[in-house]
Amino acid sequence: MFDKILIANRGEIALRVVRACREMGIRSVAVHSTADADAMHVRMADETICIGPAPSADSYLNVAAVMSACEVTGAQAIHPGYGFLSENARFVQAVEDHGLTFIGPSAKHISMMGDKITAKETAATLGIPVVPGSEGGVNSVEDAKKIGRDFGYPVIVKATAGGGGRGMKVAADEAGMERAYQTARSEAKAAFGNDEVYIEKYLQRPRHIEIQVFGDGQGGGVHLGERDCSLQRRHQKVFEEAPGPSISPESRAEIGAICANAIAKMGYRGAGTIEFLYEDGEFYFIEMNTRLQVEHPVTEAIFGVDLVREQIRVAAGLPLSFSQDALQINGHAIEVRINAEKLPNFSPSPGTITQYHAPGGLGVRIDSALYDGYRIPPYYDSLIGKLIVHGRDRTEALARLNRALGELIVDGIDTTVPLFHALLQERDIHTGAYNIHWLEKWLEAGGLER
Ligand code: MV4
Repeated sequence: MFDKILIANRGEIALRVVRACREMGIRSVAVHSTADADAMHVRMADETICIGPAPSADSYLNVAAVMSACEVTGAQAIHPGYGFLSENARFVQAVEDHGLTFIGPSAKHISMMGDKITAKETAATLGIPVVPGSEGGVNSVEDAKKIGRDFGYPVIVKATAGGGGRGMKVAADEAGMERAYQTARSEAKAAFGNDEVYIEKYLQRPRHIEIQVFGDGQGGGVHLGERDCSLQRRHQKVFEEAPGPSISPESRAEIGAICANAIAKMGYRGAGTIEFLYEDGEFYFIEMNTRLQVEHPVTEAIFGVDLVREQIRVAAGLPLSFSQDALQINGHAIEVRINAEKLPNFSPSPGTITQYHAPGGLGVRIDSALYDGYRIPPYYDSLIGKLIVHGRDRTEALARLNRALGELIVDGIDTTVPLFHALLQERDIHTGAYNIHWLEKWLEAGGLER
């Protein structure tokens, strides 16, 4: 096992990794920008090192600075958290070339899944159901129109280098294809420096269901069920739950086994998420994320496992500490993302926290790097905390969410907390009757004002 791990991240996720390290008897090194000298992840780590000025490009995304910090502190492994360098294959290669361990999958698996066409081809080959669409890239409007006719409109044009919703355009009919195709191409070129696109049948009202998987890199693979992350605004998730309210034990077991097998066959190492659109009882693969995700705590809650500990173990060459049979679901968990944002427009709301009080009690977890007097810098993501509740069933989890939100105090800035109070007034949230468009429709219809 490692003696010392460097955490190439900040905020709540850096603190999350510090906690796992401490419980495992591993020393932690926090890196930080000049803007984060007073951050909680820095206070809680065993060692700290400044890696550059405030802008992420000069600090948390600076590969040379992170590598030097490893060299200086003598850390043997790097945990990337999520975002920043977590899915950067060139960074992973640099880490390995320096004889250090990246706590995550191989550079090969990261680049395979970073290219969305290769990801889809790989998934299909491994027996994962995929969205019907073009075989590989589409290089002309004529070909795009032919695919539209073959699969039937509406279709969606997506950037091969994309993901997370950037460089996507829907064509409702053949008349709309030229524009969708050209716009997707030019947006992809601008955003990713790669204008390759592919086309899929457009699913009109799916849920976003993602399967948590874990591989040991040596032919072992398990799944830890699904999360329903359909409640999103502009591709930013706000509310996530496990298990998914629409997924039966039988379909969980079926899609889970397919995913676990795929991970085993690939020789995948570490945590991963296989993303699906789910409509009319069918799963359609869209992408795979090769990192720990923000919403991993809902899975931890219902399975009673520490996913970061597991990531560290398999990175050190140890076997998975649980078998598929040992993984049993206990109850229901919900996470809400507390962002420093002002409603109704979700505009950034950095500033100083004048009063902070975290809720507690049975079934309540807060992952946050907040403290009284903390000054939220304006340079980074607006996520300042996650409230995760766990109950014996969904009804109890929702009641607990309502109770915990009532105890939470975050003063001095605006947050997304009022959004969750409003959502808890909605019948559809209580019945679980929502899809990927529910939140935006509800916001447009004045949901926040009621
Ligand atoms: C789709 C889709 C409908 N049909 N693909 C958006 C982000 C990226 N991960 C994939 N996305 C979508 N792909 C097909 N064939 C609808 C979306 C989509 C979406 C997906 C998940 C969660 C929220 C979403 C919001 C709008 C569109």
